[in-house]
Amino acid sequence: MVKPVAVSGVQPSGEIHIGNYLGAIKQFVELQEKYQTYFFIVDLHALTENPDPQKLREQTISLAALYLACGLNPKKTTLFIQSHVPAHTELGWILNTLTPLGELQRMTQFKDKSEKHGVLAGLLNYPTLMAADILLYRPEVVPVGEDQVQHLELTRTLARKFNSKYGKTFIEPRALVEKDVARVMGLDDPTKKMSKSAANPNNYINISDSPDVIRKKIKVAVTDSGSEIKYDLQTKLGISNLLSIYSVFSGNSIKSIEFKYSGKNYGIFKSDLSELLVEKLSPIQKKYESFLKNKKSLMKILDDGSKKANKTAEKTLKDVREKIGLI
Ligand code: AQP
Repeated sequence: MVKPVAVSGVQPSGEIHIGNYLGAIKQFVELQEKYQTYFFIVDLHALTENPDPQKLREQTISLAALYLACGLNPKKTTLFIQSHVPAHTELGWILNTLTPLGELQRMTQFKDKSEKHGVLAGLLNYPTLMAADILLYRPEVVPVGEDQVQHLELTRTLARKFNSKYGKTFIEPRALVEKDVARVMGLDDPTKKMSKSAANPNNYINISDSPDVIRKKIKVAVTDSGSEIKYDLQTKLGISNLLSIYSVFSGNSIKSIEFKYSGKNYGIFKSDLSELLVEKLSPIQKKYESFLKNKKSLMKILDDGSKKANKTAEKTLKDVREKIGLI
């Protein structure tokens, strides 16, 4: 039986944090069992923030090592670097020609990021390139965090538009959002999502953070007035965020954690959460270090992945070129 396809990617725009892990990478690892999966490192998207070239190279390699350390298996998953598959940019351009400017200008991520980086055309066109990344592989599902759902809606709209203008070509993919951890919030400000590019390092826990750094960041994580360990998104955003993180990493329900900590104070809960994170992240960190040491085999995995991805992507692109009248 042919397996359905799942596609997604992460930007090498900084250290990967537990939001990226829970919202995206953890799901990728689960999906590779039932889906034919294409997961990649979206280096072209990272350019929208004008990164330092050497840093971009290092972060690209380190994200590949991290994907593998988290459990992506190159025998099951096609793992590659976005810029190694030129079809992404070509289809991205073609989709731009179908996209009204207003659709791009109303994107929340564009509005947020253009405040930080200025209004760059690349940032505006980010969602059309993302639509190309996805549609080339004709996936049924795209595992993402909640912040990317708006971009996925645009992807669906563009697929529909293309299909109705030129004939059935693309599948309209659906977002696969893990509800419990759809949006891990910043530890320093639980009203905003945890983000790699946050100015304050206490905003996030990186997968590679040492035990001491994890303990320190959880200790200073913003909590709320009061002392009860209770999930309540109206009055206890900070503690609710920490409870969600505890719940997914421990596999226990929020209710059972509330029960365990009833009558106990924030300090005890935070200290246990730190130890849980140290315990769960340290095996990933060990594997990550060993993948990073073996760069040759890492590059071989990425090369094999891009060969496979190019084959699939070129097939879709050939169909697109013919339909739109390119010779
Ligand atoms: N806080 C989050 N909670 C849950 N999921 C999240 N994701 C990102 N932040 C959270 C999911 O991680 C995947 C990869 O994200 P990305 O690197 O492509 O870009 P992003 O969404 O812009 O992530 P960041 O960390 O906020 O990076 P910067 O600061 O560089 O923009 C996506 O599936 C995303 O939903």
